Amino acid sequence: MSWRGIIEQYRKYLPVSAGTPVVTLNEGNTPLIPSKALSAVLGAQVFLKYEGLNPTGSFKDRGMTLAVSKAKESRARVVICASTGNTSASAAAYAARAGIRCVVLIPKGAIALGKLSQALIHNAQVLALDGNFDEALQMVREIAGRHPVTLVNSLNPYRLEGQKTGAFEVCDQLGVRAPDYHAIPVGNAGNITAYWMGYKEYREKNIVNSRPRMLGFQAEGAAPLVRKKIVLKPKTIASAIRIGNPASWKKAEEARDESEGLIEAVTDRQILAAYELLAKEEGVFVEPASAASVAGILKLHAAGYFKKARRQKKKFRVVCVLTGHGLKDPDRAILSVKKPKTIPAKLSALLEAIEL
Ligand code: AN7
Repeated sequence: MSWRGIIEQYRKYLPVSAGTPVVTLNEGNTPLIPSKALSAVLGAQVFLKYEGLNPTGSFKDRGMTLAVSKAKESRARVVICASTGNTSASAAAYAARAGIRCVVLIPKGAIALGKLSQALIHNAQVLALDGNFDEALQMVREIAGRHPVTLVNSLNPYRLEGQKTGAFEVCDQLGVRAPDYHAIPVGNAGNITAYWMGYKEYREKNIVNSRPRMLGFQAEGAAPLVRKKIVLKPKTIASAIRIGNPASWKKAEEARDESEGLIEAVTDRQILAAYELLAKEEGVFVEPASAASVAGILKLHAAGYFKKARRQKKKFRVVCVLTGHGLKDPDRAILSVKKPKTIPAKLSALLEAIEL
């Protein structure tokens, strides 16, 4: 049977009933791609969970299908979110499908072009805030606490419930077993929390017999979990994770500690190197924030972190979540490469240019 989205696929693990109206774009079922280059470097089996292939181009769709379905079930008329871009794109699309009004608050000039175009074309009311994401989130939280609007940021528990299906899928795709390590970018810290929920649930229900260590990566200039304090002016080229005061701060620390993993920072330079490596050597185009997971495992490898794992188990398994598609941020791709050269319409010019 064809794939019908994460709610139908994992219904028995989710807080839905027969009466819940399922608002879906058939999200989930994203490929788990073996990475030749990274496997060779680490001496492991490295897989890329390409979440950029979700309907709106990011992992947010897993959470949004459930959050918007539950909003519809409770007859909500308006959903609202603050966003560094992907949440707004996903909320706008699922709200459009549900026939619910959508309001999004974004930091002015700080979200990638593709994401802005999505929120706008799906007819959300888009408001640009003269402030950063953390301020925007604070404002929508206050509004949602006092007015009849449903918050669809990851503070909404249905978002995390939906996103935990990412962990189920990884295990199912690995032949019903958990990886040894799970690498993931961390911004507002909802996704690391959700994946850990999913891995724990599959273990508790005895579907798998182990759990991975969670390896979270923040951008150096936006790394409150690493610095152990709020970053007032977060800075990084990875605009999706330009967040200084993550909503799921405590839960991310729990995921790190319970799994005996870590949360570290990677520099923008390391992020861009991983971004280009994925595009040039693997044929996988992601947005910069997503490359943080790959930058992170390369950094850990260079520091000898995986040595023990390699001794204990010849081919340990590492999964890197690639959270968003590269087309979300075309400006960054163009900045990273040489512009195409213009040639006259003559065969000789073409032959000369390609040096055959
Ligand atoms: C591509 O859209 O916060 O740690 O408002 O878009 O769960 O926040 C996006 C976050 C990683 C971080 N990769 O996930 C938003 C937003 C991409 C993202 C993250 C985001 P969380």
